[in-house]
Amino acid sequence: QGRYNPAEIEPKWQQRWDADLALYAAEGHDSGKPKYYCIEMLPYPSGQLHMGHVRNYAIGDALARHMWMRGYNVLHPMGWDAFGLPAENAALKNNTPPREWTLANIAAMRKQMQRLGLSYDWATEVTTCLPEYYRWNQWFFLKMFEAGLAYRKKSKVNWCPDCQTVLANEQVVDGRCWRHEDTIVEQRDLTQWFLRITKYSDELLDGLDKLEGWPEKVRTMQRNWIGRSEGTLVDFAVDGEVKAADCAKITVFTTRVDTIFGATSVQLAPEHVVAKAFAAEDAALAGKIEELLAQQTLAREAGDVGGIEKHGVDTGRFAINPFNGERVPIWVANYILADYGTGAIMSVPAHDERDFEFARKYGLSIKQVIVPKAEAGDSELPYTAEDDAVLVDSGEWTGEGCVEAQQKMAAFAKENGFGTATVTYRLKDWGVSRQRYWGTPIPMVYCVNGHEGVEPGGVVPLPESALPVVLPPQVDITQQGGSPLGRVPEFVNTTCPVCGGAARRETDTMDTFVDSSWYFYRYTDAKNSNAPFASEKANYWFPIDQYIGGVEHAILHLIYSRFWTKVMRDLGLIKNDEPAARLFTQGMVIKDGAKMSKSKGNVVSPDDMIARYGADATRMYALFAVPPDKDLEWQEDGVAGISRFLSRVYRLTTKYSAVASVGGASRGGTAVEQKLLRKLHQTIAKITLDFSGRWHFNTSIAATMELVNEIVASEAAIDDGDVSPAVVAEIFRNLVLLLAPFAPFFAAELWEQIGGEGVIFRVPWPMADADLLREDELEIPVQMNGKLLNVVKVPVGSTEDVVKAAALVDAKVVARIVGKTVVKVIVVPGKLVNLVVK
Ligand code: ANZ
Ligand code: ZN
Repeated sequence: QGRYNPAEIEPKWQQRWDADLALYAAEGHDSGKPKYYCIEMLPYPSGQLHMGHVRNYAIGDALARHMWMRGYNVLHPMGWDAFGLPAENAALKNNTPPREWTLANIAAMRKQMQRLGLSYDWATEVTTCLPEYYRWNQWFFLKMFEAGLAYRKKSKVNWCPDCQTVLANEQVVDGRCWRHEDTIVEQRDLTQWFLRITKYSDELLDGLDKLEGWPEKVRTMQRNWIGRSEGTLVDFAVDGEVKAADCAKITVFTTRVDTIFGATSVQLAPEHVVAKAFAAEDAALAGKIEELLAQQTLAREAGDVGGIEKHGVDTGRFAINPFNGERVPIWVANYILADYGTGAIMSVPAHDERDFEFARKYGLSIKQVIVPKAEAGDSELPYTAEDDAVLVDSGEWTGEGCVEAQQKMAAFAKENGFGTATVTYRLKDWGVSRQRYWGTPIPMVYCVNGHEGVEPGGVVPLPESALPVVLPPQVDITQQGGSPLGRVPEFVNTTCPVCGGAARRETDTMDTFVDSSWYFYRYTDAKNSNAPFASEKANYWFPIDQYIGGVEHAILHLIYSRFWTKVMRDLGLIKNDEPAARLFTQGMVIKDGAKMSKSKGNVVSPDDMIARYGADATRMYALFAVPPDKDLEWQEDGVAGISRFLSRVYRLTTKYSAVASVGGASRGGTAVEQKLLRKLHQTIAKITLDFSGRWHFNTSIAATMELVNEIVASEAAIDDGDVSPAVVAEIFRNLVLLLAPFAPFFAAELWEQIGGEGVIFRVPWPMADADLLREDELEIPVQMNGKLLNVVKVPVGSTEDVVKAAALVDAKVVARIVGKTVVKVIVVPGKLVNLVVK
């Protein structure tokens, strides 16, 4: 009889697994087995796994092992999202080049993963910061440029004057730089590269309806992010003369053209061309608009128009409502987004909350034009309903219902040449230029003197043969100011691939979300040096059967990778429209009620847990404590509890290992045997079900604990010879198989000890025997007037009278009906007893 010692077992098996490259290798697409592609989101190589990773990977690993045991050809890969700013920060802090820092971290984390016993096929490992990988980012960029999907334009960006670089929105914290708490982030106009994701807006939106294997909350977040909105464009002529071009009219975007007779002003974003034109003619106004621009720019950019204090300036100018010829004042206001719709609105205070608030603050007039259909005229303002509401004081549309009026009025605007129905999206093209070192170089040059068709300084794409454009290894990133690559003359100065004259390379690098947009395709053919991957391999493995990761990636990563998939499909590389058929977002790991973080000092290190309790207990606890979609409060007691459970199983299994390995043919008929077998097969059925649904592994593990309790309760009987060797063998063999997805080292060790043949993770998953599942007692709920009183047990197949009697003698039931009259007893055979009581 052995004592469970994970410190001995785990390294022993790890060594064997590390040496056996075929163990977790996926088979080719000609394997003949059904395929299963299971991926956990790849980590950023920060240097250390945290508990959130452990949980994420434990879920995927259990699933992958289960599917292997179910006979699938499984691809279960891992990689590294290895570009990004932290490597540059670490380089500044520790004086280590980003590449060295990153590769050392990857080595350390790969070791941790192996120590955890995760079943990755390391032959397919993908590291995004290596030229073997990022050259394909460049290749895709060229393909997109050719297809008109990559283009340059001037745009507004967050700029930190201390870092001298563009910041992503997530790197702006309360309007300040994440690295310089005292530095206010500025908005700058920079020429940037964009990817035309908006070409796919409708497809990205409509596709969500079909992604039934994705959590509804993720689909909702993506729908809101895409933000499709049907409305009308209406031109308001500017009254009087404006010198600047394109300023004779203001086009507004409205979803409620039916309220247009209630428009009492036109509101412009401070960046709007007409606002700029008025400012050019009026210095005082220019100053006020400047102030608006400085205020809360970021809050507006982030789309948070509801929360901020609204400010505005009257321009003193007027616009003409084309529906009724009314002159309304033109204002400039901070709650109008420059890059949504047309950056201009008609303000209808009577029917829009924001306009109402603004009108009250500045004393603008409020004119009601919509009333409830039922009791016309009696509604509180702002009155925002459109269903069951009708127009008043709206010329020829008076009396129409809102929804019909919207269509008719849009058509009227179109006929008369001052508007049209339209669709607007919140989704913007994806700005991918970063003024950073540690990213993929953009494969474009600027021909200094120009050549035919290209003006001096014009863009020239590199030919495919020039790829990869390798990131120079030695770059001084300590200096501030613009893109670090711009300070490396050997990199910058090159020749034009078309005319051979002098050219300068693009010195910005790509957003790291590019790397993660298609990495999972590369896993299917990670060593390919002629193409990003072979189509037939990707077509075999895709779509991903199960993608598992944090909900923080619900929007950006998952929208960008859906976009990339559609682009690759249109390039003819793949056949699938969506990358992942099913998505699972696991909950966070928290400690003392808060997300684990260094600043809170509540980090539990996986290494510590492994040293104390072993990898199996650590992983199993991560699965056991709560369902995987819920937040997990880390409690060391719980890990210790799992470790005790494993010790118990270890003691029992090794105690009976000799019997278990011999086994025997006959299944006994003694009562203990029946009881044990029933419990075993119920457990098999339960866990199998948990694996095919929402993976409530917490209940799977609880079920194995119950099974083990039953074994312990029968220990004396087994020792007395009341359980045949065949049954002992069946129990332990299956118990070990059931634990294999959750505690792989442990299961492999015990499998060997009970004489199991071959690699346990390839042994067919146990099947529940339906005959053995059946209970000989049934639990019947007893109700009084439909309310549950108690549950009573009766033998299976009991007659109606027996069930009725059992219900009426039950102590709890008796206590509740005493002194009352039982008018009727209804028995639904095998299901329920209901007492009708007066
Ligand atoms: C007049 C109106 C009357 C509006 C009314 C609403 C209700 P969604 O649904 O989000 O697309 N809007 C348009 N462009 C804007 C911008 N750049 N910044 C801020 N607000 C803008 O919202 C469309 C509505 O938001 C538009 O319809 C417009 O206000 C406002 F009773 O026009 B509405
Ligand atoms: Zn040239």
